[in-house]
Amino acid sequence: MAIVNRGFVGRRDRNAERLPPGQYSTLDFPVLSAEPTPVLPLDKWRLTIQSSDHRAHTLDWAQFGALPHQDVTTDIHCVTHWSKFDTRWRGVSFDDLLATLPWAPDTFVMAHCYGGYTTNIPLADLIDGRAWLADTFDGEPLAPEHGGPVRLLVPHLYFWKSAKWVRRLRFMPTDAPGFWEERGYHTYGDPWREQRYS
Ligand SMILES: Nc1nc2c(c(=O)[nH]1)N[C@H]1C(S)=C(S)[C@@H](COP(=O)(O)O)O[C@H]1N2
Ligand SMILES: [Mo]
Repeated sequence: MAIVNRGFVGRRDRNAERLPPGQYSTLDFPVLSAEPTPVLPLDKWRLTIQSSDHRAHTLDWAQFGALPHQDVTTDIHCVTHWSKFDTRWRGVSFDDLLATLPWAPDTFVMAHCYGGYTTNIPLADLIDGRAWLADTFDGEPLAPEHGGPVRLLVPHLYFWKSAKWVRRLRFMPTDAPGFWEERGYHTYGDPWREQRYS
């Protein structure tokens, strides 16, 4: 008869509860990029936020750095089945970014990246402390291969929504597919409902 060590089972079960269906947990930090890592000198870097009627608000590196920054520890889940627990980031919350806008945001966002990658996210998933523009990982400036200088971090959706090298956040009145969404990935991408493909 098996002897069950309650303490061990308890710990394992707590981690199992953090793993969405079909995922395994890894300590590695795989790099997944559809394009080569772009070279982005900080003095050339810009982040533009664009309204659905084409008004634009652009921040340079100093202006981005002056926005309030938060520390975030979170689990991330890639559609290729790896999850990584307790990743440590620092960045500007989408809420704080929105507060700088001179106009009201629209219902959907298309993130456009240096290099051409795009991904679509409903505004509702970016607000209320659920999304950040991250410039730091594990206490270090975000490495270029992981999206530095700045990437989107939307940890409650599959990690393809966390656009690396983000350059433009374009508001839209209706949903539209981004790079992977056009190629068969789910338009929303909730790991807990296993919304991998459409
Ligand atoms: N610009 C850009 N952002 C991207 C991607 C990409 O190919 N290009 N890949 C996405 C996918 S599929 C994943 S899983 C994560 C991978 O991030 P990482 O390389 O830091 O692990 O970035 C997402 N953001
Ligand atoms: Mo991914």
